[in-house]
Amino acid sequence: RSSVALDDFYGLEPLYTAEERRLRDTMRAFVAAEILPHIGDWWQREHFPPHLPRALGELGLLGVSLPKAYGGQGASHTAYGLVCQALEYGDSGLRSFLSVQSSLVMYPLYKYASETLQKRWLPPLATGEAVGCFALTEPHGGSDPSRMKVTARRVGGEYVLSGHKRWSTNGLIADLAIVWAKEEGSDQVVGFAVETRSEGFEARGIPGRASLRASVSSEVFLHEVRVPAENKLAVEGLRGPLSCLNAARFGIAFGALGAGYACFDEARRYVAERELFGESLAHKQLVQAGLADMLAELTKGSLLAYHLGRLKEAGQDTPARVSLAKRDNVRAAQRVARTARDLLGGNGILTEHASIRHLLNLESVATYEGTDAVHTLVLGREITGHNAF
Ligand code: TGC
Repeated sequence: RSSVALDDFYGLEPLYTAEERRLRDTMRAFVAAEILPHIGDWWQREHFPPHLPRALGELGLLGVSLPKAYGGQGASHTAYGLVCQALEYGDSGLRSFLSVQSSLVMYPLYKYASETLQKRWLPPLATGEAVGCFALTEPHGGSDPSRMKVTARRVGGEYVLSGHKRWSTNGLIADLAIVWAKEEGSDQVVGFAVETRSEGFEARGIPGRASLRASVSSEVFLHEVRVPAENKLAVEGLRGPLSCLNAARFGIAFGALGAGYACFDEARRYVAERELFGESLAHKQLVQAGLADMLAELTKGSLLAYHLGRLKEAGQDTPARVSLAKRDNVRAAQRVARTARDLLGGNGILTEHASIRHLLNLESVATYEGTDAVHTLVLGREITGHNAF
């Protein structure tokens, strides 16, 4: 057997900086000790571990790519991606918490909020003492946020927010919500930092999910919530929320591979031990074909993610480039998880094994932050110049 590491088949390791490796390894050690022994049970019970935000904050793993003065580590975008991947090795729902906190809450505060808001919120969000959520999608659908119905009406020195948002990760446990609304009068999309203890702010869980069960998926009701005008973010139009989604999608392009690698590792262990027709499954040609496909998917996805990271650090992460990586790396992870589930046979449907959990989680990962279809059409528009949404 070759001595080449199967989790780094094309030798990317020397291309990462010492800091990128340090942050990734910190997350890997945390996931091995604190997540893997419990996640099957948490997922079954629809339980999000309440200590997770502070634990990750103490390790300096929230908002890592933001400058140090803004609560981050001043680390590279690649470091952020690797942190997402290491956490998603544990569970996509837990990685969703980190994506929302880092890319959808800390990032817009860093990019678009007043200094006062930044000073108030970025430090506790970085330590995990505060949790944030992002309220963009509405019950009528998520793919066309330009048709959102939530409104923001200016009344003196305040805005009054009204309407209903859905699929906000962390909503029920959040202290701060980044809420996107249409401003009455201008009809522009605008964003607000909204304290969730504000009168009229209500969050509810979304029970009955067969996916991301360890994540706090929520609905958000805005019953005439009054927000100081200073809490309005300094960005207008869809560019605001889409720039945040772009940052989160980047993390998912890395993150989904973590779920894939977890399934690959599980399948390799299983086929080495499980016997069929008098020998281990690892001897079987079809099993080896499945493993070869998994290795190829993960290796290609890792190369894509690595290069996207370096493009982002050079300021060349166009939305279409991010769309390609988000779409194709999630597809890769889905194929890997499905193959792993299959190789585990009947046992593969048990949640004591990770593959079925990852497979079901990835159904959401393929849908949120831009569906597979939306990213396909972003690429179609890039190729043809025609908008086919
Ligand atoms: P268009 O009207 O042409 O452009 C609007 C403005 O946005 C800019 N832009 C982007 N900026 C940054 N990143 C991107 N990916 C961007 N895409 C577009 C664009 O340059 C323009 O700027 P400006 O300054 O010229 O006004 O809009 P479009 O035609 O490009 O977009 C259409 C479409 C369908 C691609 C877009 O609406 C889209 O991406 N839709 C999917 C939205 C989505 O991902 N929704 C699900 C979010 S996940 C969720 O809600 C749960 S929240 C997370 C959680 O809590 O788990």
